[in-house]
Amino acid sequence: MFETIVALATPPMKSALAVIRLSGDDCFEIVSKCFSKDLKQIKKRTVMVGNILDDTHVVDEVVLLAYVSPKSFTGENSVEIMCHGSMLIVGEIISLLIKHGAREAKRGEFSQRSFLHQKMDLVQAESINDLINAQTSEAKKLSLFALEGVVSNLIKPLKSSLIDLISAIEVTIDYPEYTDIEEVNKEAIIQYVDKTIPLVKQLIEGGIKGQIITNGIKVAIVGKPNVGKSSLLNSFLNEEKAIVTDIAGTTRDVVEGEVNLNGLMLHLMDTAGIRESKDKIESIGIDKSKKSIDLADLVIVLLEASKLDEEDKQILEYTKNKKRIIVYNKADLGLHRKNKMEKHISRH
Ligand SMILES: Nc1nc2c(ncn2[C@@H]2O[C@H](COP(=O)(O)OP(=O)(O)OP(=O)(O)O)[C@@H](O)[C@H]2O)c(=O)[nH]1
Ligand SMILES: [Mg+2]
Repeated sequence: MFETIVALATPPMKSALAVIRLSGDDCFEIVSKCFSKDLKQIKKRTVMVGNILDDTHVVDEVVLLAYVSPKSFTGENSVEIMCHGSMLIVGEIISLLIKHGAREAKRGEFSQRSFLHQKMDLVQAESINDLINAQTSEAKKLSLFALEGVVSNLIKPLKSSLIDLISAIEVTIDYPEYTDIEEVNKEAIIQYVDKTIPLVKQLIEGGIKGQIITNGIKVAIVGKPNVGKSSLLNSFLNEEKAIVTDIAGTTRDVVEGEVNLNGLMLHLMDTAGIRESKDKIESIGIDKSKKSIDLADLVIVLLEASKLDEEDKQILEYTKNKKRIIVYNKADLGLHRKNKMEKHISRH
């Protein structure tokens, strides 16, 4: 028995229309108690126009879509009510449905029902969240692939052949007296495992690449004060997001911005210039810069092209184990010691 759950499917804000979803065994009975038409005899997917009623009082005129189990997202009887997008109306309709026996859905419960009724597997359930949160067309494409079952179809044959192998090993160990079962020997197992490991590795690598496309990458812009970090952030974002001055120590807090680089989302963090400082606020900012480096998937280390000093060397040392791009800035002020700098950097 699956209780009927109800939730607003669209954002909780004023809009032209809002969609309220219900799913569960008593879904049609509950809606019929407050709708001007009877849903109980519905045999197939139906669209209706009618009124939501609180006794005789009309709450709203709505369009209603009724899905008959199993042909619905959750696999259960489900209803989508398209009402006018006033939060007052939405609140009244949801309260009415709860009064008549529905209960408020928990986060992700519609997808959970869909999983429980085997309408989709866990990979597909996760991909719904990715699809909703996708910020680039590449991320959207990838989530749609997963939702369509492309990823699951890669995993399923591997999983089932591994289960077959484990079963065969267990039968061979537990019931050695069975003669009608093909015995698995060590060589066969090793051969199978050797064949499978590259496939699993390939899947994991694909998964990591997929994560990068889905979530984007965190990029910390670091360097000593006044080297041009905030200028670089602003130029990436094409807006004056961070304050730029010629005073060393301008940026105190981490300034964040996002940019879509050919389908890859970069989460940029402009940080406080790193140096020894007695200033309390600046020191906190510098600690935050170091935390940003630790958090980042990629670090852009900015150096002044004309000179390399002790502060730069310390930053190079601090970032030596991170994936990093070293950028020479202020090239217009001179590049004459670039070769010397490269020699030094190659030692880090
Ligand atoms: N000549 C020259 N000046 C630059 C360049 N890039 C930035 N600047 C100047 O350098 C100064 C410092 O720039 P910011 O972007 O504020 O430097 P920052 O690294 O964020 O500095 P802090 O926040 O203090 O750590 C400003 O006056 C910029 O206009 C460049 O390529 N060439
Ligand atoms: Mg700055």
